[in-house]
Amino acid sequence: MSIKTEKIWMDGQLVPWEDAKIHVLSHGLHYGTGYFEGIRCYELANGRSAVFRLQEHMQRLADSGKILGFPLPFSVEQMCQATVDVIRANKLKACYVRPLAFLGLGELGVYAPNNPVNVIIAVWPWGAYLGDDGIKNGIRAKVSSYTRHHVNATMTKSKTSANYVNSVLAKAEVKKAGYDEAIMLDTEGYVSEASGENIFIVRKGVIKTTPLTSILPGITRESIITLARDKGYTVVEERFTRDELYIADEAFFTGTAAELTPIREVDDRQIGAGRRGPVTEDIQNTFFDVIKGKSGEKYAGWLYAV
Ligand code: PPE
Repeated sequence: MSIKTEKIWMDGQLVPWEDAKIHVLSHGLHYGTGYFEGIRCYELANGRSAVFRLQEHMQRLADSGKILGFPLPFSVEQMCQATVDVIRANKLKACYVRPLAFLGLGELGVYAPNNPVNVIIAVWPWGAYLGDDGIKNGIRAKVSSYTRHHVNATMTKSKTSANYVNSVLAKAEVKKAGYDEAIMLDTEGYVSEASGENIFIVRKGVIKTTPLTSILPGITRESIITLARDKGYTVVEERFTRDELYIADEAFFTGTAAELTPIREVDDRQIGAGRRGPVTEDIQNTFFDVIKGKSGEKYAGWLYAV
């Protein structure tokens, strides 16, 4: 799928895709001083389009800027409106939405407090992140040799561009070894998250996910916890170890790009029956109904009309 479209929103204006350029001396390019979001716009069952939890994503973008100390120069409301504008300008029914804010051109050197914060929003069609087969039948994951960020190193609750070098290393390592996705352990050795997803396990009917310490506070994670509890499942946010993952009945990843992807194998050990488990399938079906606007009024507030 191509990332080439008609328009990109850049610092308040819609510009042609080929003109959305920056200077090579931009601060963000040198030091990874940017923060971003990944959001999905879905085509609903009624043929309209809606962005899933747009305000929550834009609030997290603003939070990232606050954590890093170079705040977002647009309000959450302006960012939501800009997202709608750029989706409409590109005439897309369903797409991935990528807002990015970064320190721009000015001074170089790590301390550049007067550089501008530039902001873009790009959109493009993006299918199943870990493959259509992965969504249905599950994927093969491997625990990476790279540790997830320490909570006092780069700030894990900010979706900082530089943080993703850790994901790039981990993902490349396991892909080269023939696996689909990398799971990382935290600095104390407990399961943290994957290169671009949060992780859940199911054992004896209880759903468990890692607490919000070293992980990105995933919006899909929070949505899945809410949906599962509303369906009557017990969901706990507790640390768990690598071997607890091995003996889980079911496991799955959540993320905007990955949506809800079952894990059928970890470190060459089959998880449960080695395919999408019944609890995973139940919650996945509920999630897909919600994002298509098929759940009535209950979760309608999660869908931001385009
Ligand atoms: N952890 C990480 C490290 C992460 O990157 C994501 C999203 C999540 C958890 C899940 O967060 P949420 O999308 O709010 O449920 N990863 C984004 C980027 C993936 C990429 O390759 O780029 C995404 O899914 O959009």
